[in-house]
Amino acid sequence: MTQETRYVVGHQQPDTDAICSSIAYAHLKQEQGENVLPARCGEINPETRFVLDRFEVDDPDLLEDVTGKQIILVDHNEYSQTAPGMRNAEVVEIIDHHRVGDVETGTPIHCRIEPIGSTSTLVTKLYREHGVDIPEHVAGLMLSGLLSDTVVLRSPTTTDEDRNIAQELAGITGVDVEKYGRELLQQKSKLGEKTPREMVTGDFKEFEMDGGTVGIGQVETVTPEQVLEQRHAVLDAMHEIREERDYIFLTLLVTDLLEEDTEAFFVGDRQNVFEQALDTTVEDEQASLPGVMSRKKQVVPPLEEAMK
Ligand SMILES: [Mn+2]
Repeated sequence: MTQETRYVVGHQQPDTDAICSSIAYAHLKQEQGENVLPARCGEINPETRFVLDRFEVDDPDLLEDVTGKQIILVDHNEYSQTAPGMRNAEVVEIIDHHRVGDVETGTPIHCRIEPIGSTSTLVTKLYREHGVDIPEHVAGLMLSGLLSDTVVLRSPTTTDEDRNIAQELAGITGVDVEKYGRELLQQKSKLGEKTPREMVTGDFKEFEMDGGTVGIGQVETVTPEQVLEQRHAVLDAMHEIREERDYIFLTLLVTDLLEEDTEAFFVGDRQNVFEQALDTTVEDEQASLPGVMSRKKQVVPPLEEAMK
């Protein structure tokens, strides 16, 4: 009997780590003789497009709905961030580097979650643990996921393991970490033709907190002025989105990757809680967050704590 196809899927609005770790992990499983394919549940962003072209790798197939399918989750483990139909899919494995979320399974599964810089780092470790050689193009993909998520090893989420594995993957790929990393940052910053609404929702996550849902978007860029100059249009879009989705509040983190600082737009209620949690002051719906680069590590935990 042939094994049913399993799909490796990252989160919605996939970033480079989500796409690259799904391709890399599917390849590892295939090398182990399993019937596993990479997939995605959203459009490829410009940075990831650059990476796939660079290493000449095909796009993973788009899954519109995963109902009834066997799924390996990478780079997320929360229903609010996942593909449509996931509550009616069979999650058979989780590989992630985020907090433990709310995905439930009917039977025990393999689950690997570590507090490291990227899912790609974790997938690299799995290649090592299983003694499977990493092909050059897969090394390139995993290096890209790692450098994208850690902002070229600058984010506070970066660990020594990430630094070591980045060097190792760069060696296999034959690129220089800093030089290739800067190329990636340039791609990440290409806002191109994005509308203000797309700037807000491009990299966006919802969090269930005491009292309701909070929306947190992030733009990581080397040219933050491109967003800040359009503050009125961006704030209008944020008010619209908040009304449609009934958030307690909505914030957009505009993160300057070179200065390692963030300017946040804020709309909604509980402004005092936001200010207190992040030790800042909101003036005209905008606040400075010096030294803040990571939504996951520096923004979500204090907000959750303060909302209690
Ligand atoms: Mn990631």
